[in-house]
Amino acid sequence: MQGKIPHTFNEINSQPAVWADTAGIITAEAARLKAVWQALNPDSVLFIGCGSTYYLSQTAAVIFQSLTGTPSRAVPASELLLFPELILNRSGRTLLVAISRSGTTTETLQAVKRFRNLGGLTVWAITCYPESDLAATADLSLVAESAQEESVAQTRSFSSMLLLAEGLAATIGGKDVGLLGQLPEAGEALIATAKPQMELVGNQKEFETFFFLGSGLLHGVANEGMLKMKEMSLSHSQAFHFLEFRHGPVSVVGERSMVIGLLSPAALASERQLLGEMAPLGAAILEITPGPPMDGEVQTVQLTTRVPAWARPVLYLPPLQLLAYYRTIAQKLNPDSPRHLNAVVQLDPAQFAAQKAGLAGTVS
Ligand code: F1P
Repeated sequence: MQGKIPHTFNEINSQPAVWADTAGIITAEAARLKAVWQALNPDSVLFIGCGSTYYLSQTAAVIFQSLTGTPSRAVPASELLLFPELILNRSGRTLLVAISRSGTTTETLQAVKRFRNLGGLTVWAITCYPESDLAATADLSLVAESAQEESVAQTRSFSSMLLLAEGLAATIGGKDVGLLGQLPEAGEALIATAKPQMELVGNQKEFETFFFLGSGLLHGVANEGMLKMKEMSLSHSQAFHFLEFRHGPVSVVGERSMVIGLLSPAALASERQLLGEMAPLGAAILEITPGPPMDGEVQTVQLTTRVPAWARPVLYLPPLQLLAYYRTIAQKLNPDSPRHLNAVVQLDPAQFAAQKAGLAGTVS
């Protein structure tokens, strides 16, 4: 590693420039997206993905429903593939949005196939590869081509595909998608301030467990922070909805824990109260917040409130990625090549054909 800057670091730092490019895609496509949506008139939207892109789907679904009023949910692609009868409604008017950096993950492709075989209405894709199998099979694709990556763990691809999902929701929901253009400048300033802070925290080797708390629009982002920490730095990490943390997980908090709170403006008071309860248990606290800093011994990463709330989830990502990155470097691990992990999980599709035959029944 000596002397060579890891791809992951370059990919984290290049996000603002890539976001500028990606925001332009939404602005250019807005009129077409709106027209296609209106012609389609779906009664619900289902977002799918695997790993990072499943977590991205979680946040995308919440934003989509909040801006458009159309019921939306997220499931892992494998759940749609293996248990479609537990997930799809009977109207046949669900729009499937499949998210995959590579566009070649077997479970995602097979889930799309299964959805179509069951008479699914339409499939849209969010990916980084215009020539991928997913883009080829989708009825409409949003492609963050400049967000493609060398490293295995998703960083700029995740934030850029999330930006596309935010833009999609804002377009259909009648918001000003031009506001996405504020993200690059905000991201630039954020990365500059968060870097030394996260380097400091990442170097504190005494921590053994990292808890990522996020609710509402931010639960999927908290899950992604947890996954980055796990796959890059091989550290024990878990994610929870904020107030769920008191209902059991708090039992394992101690002096070797770090609790990372992704604060939502709408729930600031109750989320802060919970974070405040962690200090007497010995935990260190890091807050990423659009509000003023908390009292007490807390590391604060401050986010701008100029970016609208529906676009802001993207901004929570760079500090989380930097935290995982610096922890990885401190552990003398290579952030570009997580242990036991490939950039894409490719399986033999035949195994799913066999499973389908065996699972013809329902829960009854
Ligand atoms: C999904 C994914 C990644 C994970 C790993 C394996 O890939 O599970 O989230 O970090 O690299 O693949 P994709 O379908 O988004 O390409």
